[in-house]
Amino acid sequence: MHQEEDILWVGIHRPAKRNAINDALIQGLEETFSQIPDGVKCAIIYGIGEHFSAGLDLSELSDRDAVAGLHHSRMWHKALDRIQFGTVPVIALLHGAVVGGGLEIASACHIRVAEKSAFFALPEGQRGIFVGGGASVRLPKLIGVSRMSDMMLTGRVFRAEEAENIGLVNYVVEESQGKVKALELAKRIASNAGMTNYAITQVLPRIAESSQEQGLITESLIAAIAQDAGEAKQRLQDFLQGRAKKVGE
Ligand code: 1HE
Repeated sequence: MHQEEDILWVGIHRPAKRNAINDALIQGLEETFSQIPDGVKCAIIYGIGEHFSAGLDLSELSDRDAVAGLHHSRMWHKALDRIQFGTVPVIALLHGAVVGGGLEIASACHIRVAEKSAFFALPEGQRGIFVGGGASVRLPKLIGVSRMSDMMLTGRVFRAEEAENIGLVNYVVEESQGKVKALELAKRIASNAGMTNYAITQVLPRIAESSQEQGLITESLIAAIAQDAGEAKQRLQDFLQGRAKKVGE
């Protein structure tokens, strides 16, 4: 983990095991995203080595009974909840294997950038298990129940460009260009008003799961709070007086 101005880089570092996620690693992610240092405005999660992550460390699975399995899955939920609903927007920078629990981590992030080597799969079906890190809730929102079922039933693997076409990733870049792209996006995100980023990461997903009536009133409330912030007033003045960037600049 290292901080570069207001951006926090969080590396998954277990390359000899293809960044398979053991208990220590998932707890480490929870701790990191529970204590984002002051001044950080965006985080980037990436994998060190040839892959983003080979998913759950299968060597830890064999001696777990049902109760331990339940608590283990809930531990993943807690950690990934900290990523999705922590204090900063999070970008997943993906390459190589993004499978099983690795894809679950990527799904909890707000933006996904994939290098061309990235491939996406849910081998749980072949391993005789089921997803336990939140994929059954988060992935259908990105790609639909039908595509997720296909991945699990048939072992289908999506390459980076296919993943972009089905809405699983937001950006595909050439090999080794992921860090440049992720940093460029992180800087843009960090330059937004804090209250707007809060509304996007904390409120938008809740509105999307609400009924129309509840969603609309929540939208009005958060819009009212965001526009009231001093920073919003300043940004509007900057635009009106020709000091702000135009759309697309
Ligand atoms: C592992 C794991 C792992 C590698 N747990 N040890 N995930 C999977 O079913 C994916 C399983 N892994 C693979 O299919 C391949 O390893 C990869 C395609 C990701 C990479 O292949 P490759 O050729 O680069 O590496 P490798 O030779 O297969 O693996 C290198 C070492 O990492 C080897 O150990 P070694 O001691 O023999 O050197 C592998 O055993 C080890 N390794 N992946 C443990 N996953 C919250 S629930 C989520 C449920 C899931 O995530 S299920 C999906 C699990």
